[in-house]
Amino acid sequence: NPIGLFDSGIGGTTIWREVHKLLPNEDTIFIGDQLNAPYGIKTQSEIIALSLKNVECLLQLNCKLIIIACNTATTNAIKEIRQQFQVPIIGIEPAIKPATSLTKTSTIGVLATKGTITSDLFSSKLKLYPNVKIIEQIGYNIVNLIESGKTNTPEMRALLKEYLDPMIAQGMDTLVLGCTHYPYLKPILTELLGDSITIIDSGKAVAKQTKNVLQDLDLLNNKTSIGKCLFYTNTDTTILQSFLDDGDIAEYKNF
Ligand code: DGN
Repeated sequence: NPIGLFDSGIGGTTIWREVHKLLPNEDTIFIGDQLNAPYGIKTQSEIIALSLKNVECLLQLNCKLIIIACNTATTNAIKEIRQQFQVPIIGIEPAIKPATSLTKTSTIGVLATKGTITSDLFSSKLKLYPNVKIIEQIGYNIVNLIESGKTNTPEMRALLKEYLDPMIAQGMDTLVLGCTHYPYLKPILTELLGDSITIIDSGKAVAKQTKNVLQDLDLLNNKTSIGKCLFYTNTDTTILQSFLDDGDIAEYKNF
């Protein structure tokens, strides 16, 4: 059976890529709820309802494990998802812990959606690191721009500069990308941040955890061929398609 992943848009494809790299023989199904994107500005109860709907869709497609490839959905809804469904659930959260061990200036930055930054789960994690200064920045409008095909544009660059300059001025030497859309911004981020600021995201850690959980539950696929990978969106397929690799195909599905 396939591994299922969902995001509120195309961002979760960054997680899919890491999972597919580590577990190439696994079948995967990615669903991007672009119709309801962005989740980042919705209320917690809206995020919970949409997340449950997405998991239901993946279970109907016989997924053996679900990856919530969205920080906003994880930090707001993972508890309810786990309560509702028996299948193993893996979430994604901003990689604060690795950042706190990497930083030399004891100052890290976190860029994430409003939904993630204002969640109880996220604020409880911050309290674990009283000796590190953690600068939180809500990435207003970043997901919108990415979802409308404006990832590598002067508009995006200007917006990111506005968010990052004050963080740099406060001595940040490590930036945590707390949203699965943001790895697509790495070219601009690297240009704005220079070599002295490290950028971290959680993709590889999620892939590793997925492998461990499947191993522990004896659910790993023992095929030797490359897994079949499906990509669904509930809107026009153009944007999702533009974020896929050669040979992968975005399809429409009503969910
Ligand atoms: N990709 C989602 C995340 O990781 O939080 C955010 C997308 C959104 O709906 N704002």
